[in-house]
Formats: sequence, C-alpha cells, structure tokens
Amino acid sequence: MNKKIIDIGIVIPTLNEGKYIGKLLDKIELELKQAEIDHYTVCVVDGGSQDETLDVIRRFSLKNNKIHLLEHKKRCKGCQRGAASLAGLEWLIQNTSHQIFTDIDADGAQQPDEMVYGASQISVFDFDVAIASKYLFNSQVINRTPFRRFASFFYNLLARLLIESKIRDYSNNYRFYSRRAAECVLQLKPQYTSPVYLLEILVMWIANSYRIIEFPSRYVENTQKQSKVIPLDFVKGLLGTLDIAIKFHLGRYKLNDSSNATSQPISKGDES
Ligand SMILES: Nc1nc2c(ncn2[C@@H]2O[C@H](COP(=O)(O)OP(=O)(O)OP(=O)(O)O)[C@@H](O)[C@H]2O)c(=O)[nH]1
Ligand SMILES: [Mg+2]
Repeated sequence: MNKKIIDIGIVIPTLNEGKYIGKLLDKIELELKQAEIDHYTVCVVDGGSQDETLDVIRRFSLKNNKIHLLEHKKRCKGCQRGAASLAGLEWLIQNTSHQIFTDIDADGAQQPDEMVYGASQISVFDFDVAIASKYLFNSQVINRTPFRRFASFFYNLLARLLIESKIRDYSNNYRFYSRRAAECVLQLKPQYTSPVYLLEILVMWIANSYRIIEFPSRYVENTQKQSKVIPLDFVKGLLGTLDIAIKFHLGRYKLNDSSNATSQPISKGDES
C-alpha cells in the first residue's frame, strides 16, 4: 500500500469534549506520523463549547499548524453534528487541496488506527466512499446500550428497506471519501443539520452511483460522557429517513452529470 499518496482532510465536530479531544488529536497525529503521512489537515468544528474544549484545541493548533479550529455556533436544540460536519467539509474544500476526507467523533468511539486503511480504499483502490462499518461480520460494537443498539438496528433496517439493501451501516460518520464525492455533497447542498445529515449525504452518493465499499470497524461507545443526542433527534431521524427516501426515489439527489460514476456498493469482510 502506498501510504505517501494519502492526503487527507479530517473533520472533528466538538461540543464540550474537553476531556477527550486532546487524546483523539494525539492519536491522530501519532497514527499519521507512524504511517509517514505528512499532508493532512484536521478541522475541528466547535459548536459553542462551554468547557475546556476550545483551550485544548488552541493549544494543539499552536504546536501543529495542521490543526485548525473553526467556531460554528449551533443554532438550534439537539445534536447539530450535521451542520458542523458540513461547515468543516466546506472549509477543507475551500482552503486545502486534499483528495480524501473523513469525519470522526471527538469522544473516542471510532479508531484513528483505522484511518490509513480507510483512506487507502480511496487512494489505492479507487473507491469514492469507504464506510467504517459497525455491521459487517468482523465488526465490533462495544459498550452500546441495548436501547442505542435497537435504535441503530431499526434505523439501518429502515434505510436498507427504503433505499439500498446492500449498505449495512448508514449511520456511522466515520467514512472516507474522495474529493469528487465531497464536491457532490457541496453541490447538492444537504438540508439536514442533525445526525440524519449522515444518511442524506450517503444517499447522494448512492443516487449518483458512486463506488462505495464497507470495511469492518471497531466502535467503542464512550460510557463516561453524556450523549448530545436528545429524543427529538430520534424523531427527526425517523421523519428525515422517510423524507430522504422519497426524494431519492423522485431522483432529487441526482447530479446533472454523474457520467463518471459506476458500480454498486460492495461489502468487504461481509460474510453473513
Ligand atoms: N459542533 C457540534 N458538534 C456536535 C454537536 N452535537 C454533537 N457534536 C459532536 O459530534 C460528535 C458526536 O456526538 P455524540 O454525542 O458522541 O453523538 P453520537 O456519537 O451520535 O451518540 P452517542 O452514541 O451518544 O455517543 C461528538 O464529537 C460531539 O462533540 C453540535 O451541535 N455541534
Ligand atoms: Mg458518540
């Protein structure tokens, strides 16, 4: 695998993650250094943290000019991680020439040691999108409450029934995608700012037949912190899924020119 051609822009949405963001930034720096990847940018998008999050990010960005802080105050109740992720992606597209993008949570649930593998699916194997999947045969989901497991199972089942049955994990934001796929998102302008944004952008890629792969991933729920997701977000998720599925079938997510795109989703390690 040629790691040197990995060139990645990483978005991290944060809201009161002072206890965890430093650890994550350390792990990302170490991981990329070990892989000899020097061309990267981390854009941390903060939604108005009241704890020490901003101080920690500023400290890291003074030491490492590849770490950038974007302050993007949340505008409404509930988890606005979609709005934050989109703002980070827009910033990276406008201010860097990276060819691969990803989005990782600040709370340590997703593993930076999967980053080089995920990015190589784009740079070496030419996929447009590689999903770090919680739901393949070799995936691991640890410490998730039965309620969250059920909600995620139900949400993914609904999306598979309504949209595309080959995708296993519609809800993990830990995905790697090409600049072309990122530009598709910006061109189609996602409407959702809550976590259902993650479904909406994946549906944009499906609608335009982008090459999508899933690989098994390890998801370790952080049980020490309070989730930013509130009951209203589950309702928004359900209604949003229905709305997005209707728009998908009406062809609303099609780009005018998707002539370069090919093939159906493929799942790696999916033996079930
Ligand atoms: N900027 C911004 N970041 C947010 C907002 N809500 C959540 N986040 C960040 O988005 C990421 C995901 O939020 P979590 O609360 O962990 O939500 P989750 O992972 O879907 O749910 P859990 O399983 O409860 O952890 C974390 O890094 C949060 O700090 C928001 O409104 N604005
Ligand atoms: Mg989380």
